[in-house]
Amino acid sequence: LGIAVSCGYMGYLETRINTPFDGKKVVLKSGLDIPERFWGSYRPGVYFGLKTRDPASLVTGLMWYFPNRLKPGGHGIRHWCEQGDNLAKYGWVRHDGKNFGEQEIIDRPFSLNTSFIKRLGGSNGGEWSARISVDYINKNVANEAKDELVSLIWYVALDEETKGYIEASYSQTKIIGIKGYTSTLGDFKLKFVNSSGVLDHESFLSTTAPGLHLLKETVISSLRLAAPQKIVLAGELPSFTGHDEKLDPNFVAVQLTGRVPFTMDVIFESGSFSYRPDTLVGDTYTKILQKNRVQFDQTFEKKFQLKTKGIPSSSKEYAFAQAALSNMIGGIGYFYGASKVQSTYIKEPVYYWRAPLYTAVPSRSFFPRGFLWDEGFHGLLISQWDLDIALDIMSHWFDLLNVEGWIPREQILGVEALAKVPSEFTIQWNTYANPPTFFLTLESILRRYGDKLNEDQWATLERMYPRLQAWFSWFNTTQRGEVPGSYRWRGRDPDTTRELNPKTLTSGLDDYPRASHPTDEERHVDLYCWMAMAAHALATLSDALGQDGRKYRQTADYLMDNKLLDRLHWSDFSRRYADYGLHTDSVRLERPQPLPRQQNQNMEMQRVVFKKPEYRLVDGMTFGYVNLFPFLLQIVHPTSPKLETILKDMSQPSILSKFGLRSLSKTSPLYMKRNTEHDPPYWRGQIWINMNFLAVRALKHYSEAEGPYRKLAEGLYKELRKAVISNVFNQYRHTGYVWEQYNDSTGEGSGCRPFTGWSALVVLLMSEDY
Ligand code: 6A9
Repeated sequence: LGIAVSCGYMGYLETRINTPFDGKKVVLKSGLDIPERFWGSYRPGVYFGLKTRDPASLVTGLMWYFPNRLKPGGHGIRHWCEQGDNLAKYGWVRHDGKNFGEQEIIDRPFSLNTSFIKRLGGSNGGEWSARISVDYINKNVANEAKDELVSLIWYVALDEETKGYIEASYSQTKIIGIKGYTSTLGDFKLKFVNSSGVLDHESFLSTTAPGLHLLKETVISSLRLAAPQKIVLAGELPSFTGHDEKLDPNFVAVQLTGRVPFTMDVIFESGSFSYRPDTLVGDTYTKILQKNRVQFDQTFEKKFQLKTKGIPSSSKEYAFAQAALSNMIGGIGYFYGASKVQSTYIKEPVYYWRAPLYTAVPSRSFFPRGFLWDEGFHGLLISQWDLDIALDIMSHWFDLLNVEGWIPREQILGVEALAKVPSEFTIQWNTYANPPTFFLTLESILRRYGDKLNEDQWATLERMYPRLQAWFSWFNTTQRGEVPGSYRWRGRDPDTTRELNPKTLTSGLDDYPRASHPTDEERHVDLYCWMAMAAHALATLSDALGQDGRKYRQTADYLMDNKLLDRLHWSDFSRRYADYGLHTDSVRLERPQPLPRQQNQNMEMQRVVFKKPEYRLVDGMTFGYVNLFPFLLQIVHPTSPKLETILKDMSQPSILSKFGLRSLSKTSPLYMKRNTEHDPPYWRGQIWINMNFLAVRALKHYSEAEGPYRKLAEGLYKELRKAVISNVFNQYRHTGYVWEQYNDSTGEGSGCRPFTGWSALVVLLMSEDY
């Protein structure tokens, strides 16, 4: 009977992982219903491209190359943001998430400026124009250069799901443009104008691409040499099915090749406009772009008041802050697809339901897709810029909640996103968490806007509420520890022999050292603090919505009670908060000695354990972000002597560098140690801006809260805030980018770039408004 029952139960669980949460969707309106956010630069993974917030959107974008510099195999054609392109810089300098955006790109020795503006009206989501201006980076280069050509390719492509057609329109002598129809856009056309500079030649391509992820390959295979030095697109290049039937084109591109300096305007016009005062091209374009810039500058100053507060030391620093914000906003994408998910009850992964996701991304080059805990941090900045955008993003994420109360951590939706991830990394497990940072966003929204929220915004929070409850309770049950009141991240591998310390990807802090031997008995202090913060935020929201939040208040009180925290996580030995688990510090990676006559001489390094692990707090010499969590999330009481200990520890040069707080102090046994021979240190010393943001925010809090350590906190606050701002800014000046993390001894950017996810929170550090 037992077996029969559990089989039935398993069948039931199997269908649960990809069953949506049962309740009203949070997103009520999207697509054409929100015309001002219909078109946008929602393809953060390309240097420049526009699409709509429609699941099967028309997709348009830019590729460029310099014909005299093009290498065999099409090397030198720019399309997707690739670190390998080695561009000296690219990124939005202004972007408001609604009306326009403007980007600067340095592709030595050239500079490109790309921008777009929009016009609302008609019945199919309005119109837009885009401009691409190419010049030399400076006069010297321009004087040396001889007749450099640039080829700008603008394309239009249909997603597999898009119903409609596209075609090139041309006469014998001239390309007129592209026209087409989709069920959402109705009739539309695109025109191309060289609004300044000398056009050398133009060409087009109309063909059937095998998929949206292969557009550049399709272009490369269609390039032709029309005459010496004259590279053109092939024109009509029909594809056929196996049965010789001609396929409709799904990819149409127009190439204008001109002498640098050269400017191309792309004009998208909707057939649904019965009247337009003028065409968004040439001077009209310039004027409207300028109006948008002025508007942006005013709004930026109004929101963050950097000038009023006298904060930026130079106009360069001010422009940097604007760029950081703009890249967060300009990095917002619109994705559609289904994740591959796996439950422990089933052998094979299954697909989640197909769904849209409107979200910012951590990095346009390396991971142009949504990440759960990153997005909560993004929300802190986005909600200050545009609350509706921030709420809409959260609404989309919470519509991805399944009936279990789980949201997948990494969102790899659609063919373009999938093409960036090796398939073994695409599966999301429904037992795995990621910090519930959306509660940070929520708390910040309620604190900042409180009774200024409008009716629609309250209604959104109301629809979100049952999902927030389910999400919270998913954490509270599935991530519970063995000892009451404790929590444990799932997903650590107890059997690995290669890792110096088995990773905890779910915590977001990947290789940050935890108990050396994962077991069910361990407990994680960072997760404990996330849960306390989450319960508190949910209780606050319950009150604000007039809901009964007593049980969240009770949980919050229970967890915030420092006696429980101390009992579970305080080490009298090291005088620090710490994880608990089966642990020894005596581990090392060693290359196994091959046995005599053994063929394989080069065996992979293995972990060797020198001392038997014991159940204890992971306190030894390890000190870093995890130990600071009760402070970072403001759980430790302002009058607690432990706060004093933490503040003093934190100001030691072994953890506080000139550039910010190290993830791991220099005195920690695993400081800057590789986790396997292929896995370089990641959260083992490097400076991360999300955690530094939390630290600065907490210092501000403790410098203002009643208690004996205010002065101590205030001093550190000033020091840390300044250190982080100036380093991120200096690195931006020197390298052209905001980075994923920063080197703790030189301050240099490391990891990937551009990374204008949570590293852009530096704007809030500048405005001192957390
Ligand atoms: C996987 C496989 C060649 C790692 O910013 C996103 C996340 C953070 O949430 C997390 O805290 N980043 C941090 O530790 C980047 C994750 C990138 C995953 C890439 C692709 C390898 O492809």
